[in-house]
Amino acid sequence: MLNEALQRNAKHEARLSNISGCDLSAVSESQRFLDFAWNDRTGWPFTENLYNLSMPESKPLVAIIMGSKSDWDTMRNAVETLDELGVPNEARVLSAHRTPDATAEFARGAADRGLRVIIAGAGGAAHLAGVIAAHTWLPVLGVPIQSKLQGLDSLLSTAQMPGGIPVGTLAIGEAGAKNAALLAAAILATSDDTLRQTLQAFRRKQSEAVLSVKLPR
Ligand code: RP5
Repeated sequence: MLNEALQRNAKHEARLSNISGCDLSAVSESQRFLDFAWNDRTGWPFTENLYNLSMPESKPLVAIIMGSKSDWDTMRNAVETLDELGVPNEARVLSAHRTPDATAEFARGAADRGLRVIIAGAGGAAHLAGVIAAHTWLPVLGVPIQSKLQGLDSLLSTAQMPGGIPVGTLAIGEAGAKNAALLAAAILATSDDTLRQTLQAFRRKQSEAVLSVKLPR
């Protein structure tokens, strides 16, 4: 059991080092012992142990921004997919129209806070992704929310950016939110071998599920 727990911790640390570029060997042996004892005693997951809480690797790498709380049912698909892949993320509501200053402030500070990809979902006259992209060099992925016009208005206003400020636009609705997360993970995976393997495993599992489908006849 001890061995198993130590192996889990080593695996977790390797993954954190990979994501953050941090050398976790800098964490003192006594801190590791404390963490191990704490985890062993409480059964907490290793992601919540003491030194992880104070280390930069737990910082979100992807932000999921949505124009309204009413977008959550769609955008939760992005959050859930990133969670499934183990990609640290944060989600919040910001509106290009209703909170323009806060939106710009978020976008300007995003890279310095350690974020590496921003996913922005909005509906109707959907300027959110474009406005965020205007204030940051980070890749911005737009998700058009299904709207009163079936999301066509959202799609066009997110995708049709004039040359110079790109927004990588995904499909309308839930599929777009899920794919935005997968694309964000793929961008991060270009410099994270562990995440690349996780993504490849996700694809394999998906293929197996399709191939094992039994039709009702
Ligand atoms: C957009 O307006 C939001 O992204 C949302 O999709 C749409 C409607 O917002 P609510 O009126 O539901 O807040 O800004």
